[in-house]
Amino acid sequence: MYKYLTDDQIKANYAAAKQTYALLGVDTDKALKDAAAVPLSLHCWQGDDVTGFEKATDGLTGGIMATGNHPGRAQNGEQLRADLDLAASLIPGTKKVNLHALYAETEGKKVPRDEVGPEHFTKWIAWAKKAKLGLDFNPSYFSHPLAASGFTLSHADKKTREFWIRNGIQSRKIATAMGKATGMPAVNNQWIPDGSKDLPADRLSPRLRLKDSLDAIFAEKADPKLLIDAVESKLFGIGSESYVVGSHEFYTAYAVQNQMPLCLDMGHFHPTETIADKISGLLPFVPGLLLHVSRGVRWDSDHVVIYNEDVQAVFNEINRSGAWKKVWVALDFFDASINRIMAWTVGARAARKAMLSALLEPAKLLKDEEKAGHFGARLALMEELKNLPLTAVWDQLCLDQGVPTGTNWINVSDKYEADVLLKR
Ligand code: RNT
Ligand code: ZN
Repeated sequence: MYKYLTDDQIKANYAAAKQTYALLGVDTDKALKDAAAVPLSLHCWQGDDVTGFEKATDGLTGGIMATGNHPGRAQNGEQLRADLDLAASLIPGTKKVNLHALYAETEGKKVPRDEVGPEHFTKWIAWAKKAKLGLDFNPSYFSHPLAASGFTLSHADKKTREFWIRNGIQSRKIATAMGKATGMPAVNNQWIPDGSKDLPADRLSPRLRLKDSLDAIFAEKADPKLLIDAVESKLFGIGSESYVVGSHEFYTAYAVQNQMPLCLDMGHFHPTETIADKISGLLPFVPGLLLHVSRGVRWDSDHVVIYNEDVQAVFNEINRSGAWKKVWVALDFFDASINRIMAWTVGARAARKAMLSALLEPAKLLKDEEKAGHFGARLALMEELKNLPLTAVWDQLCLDQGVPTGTNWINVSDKYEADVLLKR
């Protein structure tokens, strides 16, 4: 059993930390409220290694991969929701749950992917309402025989393309129903795996077809109170190493032209390329950004998010740009080698901690020093800020939000693994 500080000790530490931050003009009470209010979308697919319930193919396709065989994977909606309930109880702050068309519940009926509709998500919607969770959605353009060629919305065959366009159109209807039911707009993200292993001779035609397909999907205007459309770019996938149709340039241009949020996945760029500096480069041109918070290790490996410099830099940029209302934050990783609830919880707590740390940064002070040309002080402050008592404020956030503090949550997860997961 892990032991952690008592609630009284946490409160005392917080009181001391509050004074330290106040000396820099930072209001820790406000940071606690603001950090808890940012919606964080938990991706349902960490709970079952992106398997879904439809199982139209023998395993995951689309150039993404979950490795590992830790026991206890969720195998149906009830189990996945129970696991998400437990994870949600360990993660502080406002939460949403991100679903994929693959997670439709069809009562044993075979429903073609292009006919999956809001009626197949009624259980998810009822559960989310009860648990006071928002919902987000994604059409699933993979793990399907019609995606076996590696092409979907950009496929050369019109019939195949139209099938996937219908999947895209349906996804917007499902997301709209989710937005209506939960009272929070649902972000619906379009990601396709399209691309090729080796050098294509024609890079342009698939991109022209993708543009047309997207235009058809987005033909109906969205009600922004219910539905936020986003498009996600990528550099390469397994089996699409040489060419990806929906590249960063393609979707940046598409998002700007159509004034829709662009999704930046932290694992979708060159291995040493980070996304923090892209935020202020894009914000003047797009109405918002969807972040897929992830961790690539040597490739787009979708490792569990940890509290590291890359993640911190992303949230610092959002805070310094005053862009919290223009950014939707979603997790995107899938690790099957460890307890999946721990994967969710480690990743989500890390993301929330980075949000809190960003909100505790005296951004105005840094900018004032910059304006004054006092660059030595700017750098000195950035260094000093690194050892401020963030942990004391983080513990208070967990206490305020009614979730386990410090290492205590590991005990809760271990008990659930013994009582529930290992009995599956
Ligand atoms: C794949 C994309 C995409 C998926 C999920 C399952 O590289 O990152 O977002 O991970 O939609
Ligand atoms: Zn992603």
